Amino acid sequence: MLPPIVDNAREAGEHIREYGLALISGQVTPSRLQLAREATYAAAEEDRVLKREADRFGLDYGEKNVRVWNILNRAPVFRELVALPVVLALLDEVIGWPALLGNISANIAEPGSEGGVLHADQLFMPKPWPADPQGMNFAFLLDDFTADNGATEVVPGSHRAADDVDESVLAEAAVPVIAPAGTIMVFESRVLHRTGCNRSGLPRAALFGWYTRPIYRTQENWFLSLDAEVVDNASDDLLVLLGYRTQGLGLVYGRSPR
Ligand SMILES: O=C(O)CCC(=O)C(=O)O
Repeated sequence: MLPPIVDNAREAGEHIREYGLALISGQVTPSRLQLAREATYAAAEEDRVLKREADRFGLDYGEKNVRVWNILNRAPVFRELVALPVVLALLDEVIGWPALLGNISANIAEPGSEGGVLHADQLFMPKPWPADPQGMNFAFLLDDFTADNGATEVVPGSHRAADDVDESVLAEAAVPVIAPAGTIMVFESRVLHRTGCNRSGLPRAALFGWYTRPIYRTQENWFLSLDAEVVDNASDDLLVLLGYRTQGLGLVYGRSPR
């Protein structure tokens, strides 16, 4: 069963503990949603025109799952979304602060998309896994997620599954997250999930922001891929999330780079 949609970090934190995930409304303003949606589809089109091809992402089936990488460079609204107060509050509660933003990319499931592979995001970790989650995924829904447009499917409660569980059995409990655009779907890194199949006639877009405890390597190499202007104008919290403001690890001559 999915948790009900809530509008605050306190209840969302309780749902993450119980279900492994939470659905949050009212935190992305309509203007930010519109900006982010337009910028995402524009970036996908730019990548297509420039033939900016990434390696195929191993967790997606087929060509109709379009990933838009390095989304932080594309428009200021993305830098705002990744450091929303509700995001920072839940990071602090679930994986602790400071945390790192490992990546934020968009995934557009186009009509005919065959979905993705069921997985947990901390799959890079050998088992047995530690008792607590090592990361969190914040998905910002840019389109309504419906029963037939490729809504992300999740297995509620799978964060508590035993290390040696048969995932094909758990897969039978996968449910689509049906929720309106503007919802934030946040799940901790042990929750099994996958992109659904898009049998509708319209694309379905969402941003997936992957955050980890600060001891893990980021998926995107921010130091090589971010435009200087993004770093120069980053808020203090964003500098921490990107590893430019740091303690103990990632230093330059023994000091935090910024
Ligand atoms: O596109 C989706 O619905 C899910 C994407 C996903 O599984 C991921 O980025 O880890």
